[in-house]
Amino acid sequence: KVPWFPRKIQDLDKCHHLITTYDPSLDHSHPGYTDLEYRKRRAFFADLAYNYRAGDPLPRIEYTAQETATWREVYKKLSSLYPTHACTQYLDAFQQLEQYCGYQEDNIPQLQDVSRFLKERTGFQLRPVAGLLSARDFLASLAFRVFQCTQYIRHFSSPMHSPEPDCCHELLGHVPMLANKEFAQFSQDIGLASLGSSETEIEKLATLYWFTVEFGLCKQNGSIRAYGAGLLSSYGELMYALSNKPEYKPFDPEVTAVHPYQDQAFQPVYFIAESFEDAKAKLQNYSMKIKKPFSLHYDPFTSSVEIL
Ligand code: H2B
Ligand code: FE
Repeated sequence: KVPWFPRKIQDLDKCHHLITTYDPSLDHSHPGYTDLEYRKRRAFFADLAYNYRAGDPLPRIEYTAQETATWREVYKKLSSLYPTHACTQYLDAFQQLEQYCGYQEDNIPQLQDVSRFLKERTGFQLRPVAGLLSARDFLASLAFRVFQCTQYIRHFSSPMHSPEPDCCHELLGHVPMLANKEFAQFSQDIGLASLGSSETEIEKLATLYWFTVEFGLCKQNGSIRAYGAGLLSSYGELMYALSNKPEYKPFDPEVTAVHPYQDQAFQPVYFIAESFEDAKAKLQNYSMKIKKPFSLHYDPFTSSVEIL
């Protein structure tokens, strides 16, 4: 039996199943667990996300001085590393985001502005989400070029690390790469492969996503650079990943998809892509082998999938 999956972009309103393991009101080791003010603020963001419907404008947020100060600290540290550690596709987009979308150390960019920017570049758009989503729901959104994006910021007591995704991770890690055409196609392809797939296949696609979109490295003019969002939003791991201390393996979907991964510490191994072209071709080849009783075609005119 084929699990339910969204057929059109409006169906993403039903793709909102959260994984609450790292939630600040439930996880005792969350840096905001004992801060009732912070938990209240998070409930406000959760409400915005739950009440959002496909097609609505993304809510504009008045961030507090404390939230902006956290952003500033993260932004300053990370942006000092990008010129030497991030891939050129990232650097190009980051420069444009600074120019057009309010990326500055004293300003947390508004998702509505960022979403409009991405839509113009690659057709990707953002929708707000309350926290860590299930892999199935998260990947399904990518099939429609929708990125489910958290809007809250990490707790001020821990600016360099967050147990969950937050807007620093999304805006500094994911967004610049989604402005790149090849990368956008790669992301959508993982999403399309996930639609109607079994739990086992979803697990493998989530692992592929982990070692590429989150922690991927790529070759660039004879050196190695980062394109993964988990790296580009973590000062410590970004330095570590390019330090020659971890193990490096070539990106190969069959191998990468079943490699165990770490979400509580730095990765012991990173996978290196030859190029986005190459990674995309290899992923398409991998996806074709996933057994499904139908084939799918994405129609960009109606933002829906046709079942063939
Ligand atoms: N949810 C949210 N909100 N952001 C993510 O980046 C994310 C997610 N990544 N759920 C997913 C899971 C990823 O780790 C894979 C697909 O499991
Ligand atoms: Fe992420």
